[in-house]
Amino acid sequence: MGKTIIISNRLPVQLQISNGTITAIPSVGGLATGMKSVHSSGDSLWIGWSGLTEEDIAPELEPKIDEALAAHGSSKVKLTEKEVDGFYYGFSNRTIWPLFHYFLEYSEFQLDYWNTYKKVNQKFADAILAKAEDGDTIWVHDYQLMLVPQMVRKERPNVSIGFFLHIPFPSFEIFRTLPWREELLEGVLGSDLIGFHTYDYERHFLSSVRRLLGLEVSFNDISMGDRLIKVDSFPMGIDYKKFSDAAKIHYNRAEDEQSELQQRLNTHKKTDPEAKFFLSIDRLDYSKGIAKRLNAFEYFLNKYPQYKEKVRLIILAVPSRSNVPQYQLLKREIDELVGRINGEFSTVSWTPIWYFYRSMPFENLIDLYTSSDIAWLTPLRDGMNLVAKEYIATRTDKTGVLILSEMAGSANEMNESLLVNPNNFEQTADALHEAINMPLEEQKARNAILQKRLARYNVEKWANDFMTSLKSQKERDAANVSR
Ligand code: GDG
Repeated sequence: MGKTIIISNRLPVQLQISNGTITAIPSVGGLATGMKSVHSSGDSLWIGWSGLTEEDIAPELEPKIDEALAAHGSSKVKLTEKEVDGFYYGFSNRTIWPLFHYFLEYSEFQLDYWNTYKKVNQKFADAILAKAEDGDTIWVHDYQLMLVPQMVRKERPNVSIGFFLHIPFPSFEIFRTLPWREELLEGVLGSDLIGFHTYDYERHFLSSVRRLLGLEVSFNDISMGDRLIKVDSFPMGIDYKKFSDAAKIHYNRAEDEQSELQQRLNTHKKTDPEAKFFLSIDRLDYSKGIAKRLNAFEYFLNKYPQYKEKVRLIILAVPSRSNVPQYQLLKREIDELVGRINGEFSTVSWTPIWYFYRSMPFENLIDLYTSSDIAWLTPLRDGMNLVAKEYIATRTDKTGVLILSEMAGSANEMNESLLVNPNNFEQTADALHEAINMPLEEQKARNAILQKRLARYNVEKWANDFMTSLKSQKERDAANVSR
């Protein structure tokens, strides 16, 4: 059996350099966790960018960095600052990201971004080619690396290649506006298996393949020359046990062991048992609908004034891509909205919105999940939205209500939540009212079903299902060719 190569824009480790000493710290993100079973079993290698540009790394440190990464089964792709600008901040985050999230007006079609994207994708492909041998399995992740499968296929036809897109694939009418649409599709089609979070994204992709490339599509198979390519949906799960275990520890902590945040949240609950916490957690990204959510909160307070001084909206907005102008504008808009709404509604004893613009340690994230009566997650578009799943996993006593956007991929698997259209303030305000008044028995019944589903289809199962499907697809394709 050949080895497995995982490839993503960022490596699953973070490098720390201090006084000439290099430490590689494993990341705790969903992808890194989910891939653990794939990455740690047998012969495997993870290739990606370390997060440091070539300008950041003194040449004498290079061997030490490589050694530190190798200890974690990782190998780096070297990128210059200019390449990161054009490839990551440029084509990935100013062209593909807005377009695939239906923000057509934000999408920039610049030839130099595209050229850098191609060049950097080739660098990633070359890094794979330097290691890959016939019979190996390669799993390429996400929208930053859509050209890599074809680049590798061209040189190594006898490897298995899987590609997974973590963001939505848009409808044909949106995708067709991209000047380099055929090249992007052909890039992905170098794979044997192409995975999406939902059936809808899968259908959108197949429709674009049929209409733009004229390829034959039968159910979820694409015929390309003598190759058969499979397209399927694999909804990503979470590390369920990690979240439910952390929540159990949280609930059992003695007061003097609690974080300051947990203590403050508890104090508020004790002083007013009827008070409700609404929780909103996202990267600060226009696709997440934070500004709309704030407007909807204002609408709610006006429609249901009986909840003034009773409810609090906790917003955790995690800084993201802050050197892209749209993100800077959004930050300003959110700052202003929070200021205006708090200014309008606050009383001496009540501030309606608690706003945190930062990333919090995992323990505090758990404090927020476990202390919030209602999670209010209403992206305008979201590939999946793992926060919704994490919130449910932490509700070990099964109480709590999830208000979730229909536009999140996770809505497909979370029908027992209150699903809303984030653009419909009337419906959203009514959902908040319903959530506040939902009987405990009903909360528990809904969450019991959700928890069972999330515990079963966890992130490890997601990764294993993808790998199993890739293996059987390669066998099917080989049988097809020899026929
Ligand atoms: C992309 C797609 C898709 C958040 N704040 C903090 C923190 N987080 C963690 C959460 C969660 C993760 O970040 C966010 O995941 P999401 O899925 O919600 O969103 P994206 O970052 O946009 O991810 C998305 C995902 O890829 C996977 O395919 O679901 O649709 O856009 O795990 O817990 N973690 C810590 N502190 C924070 O302040 N420690």
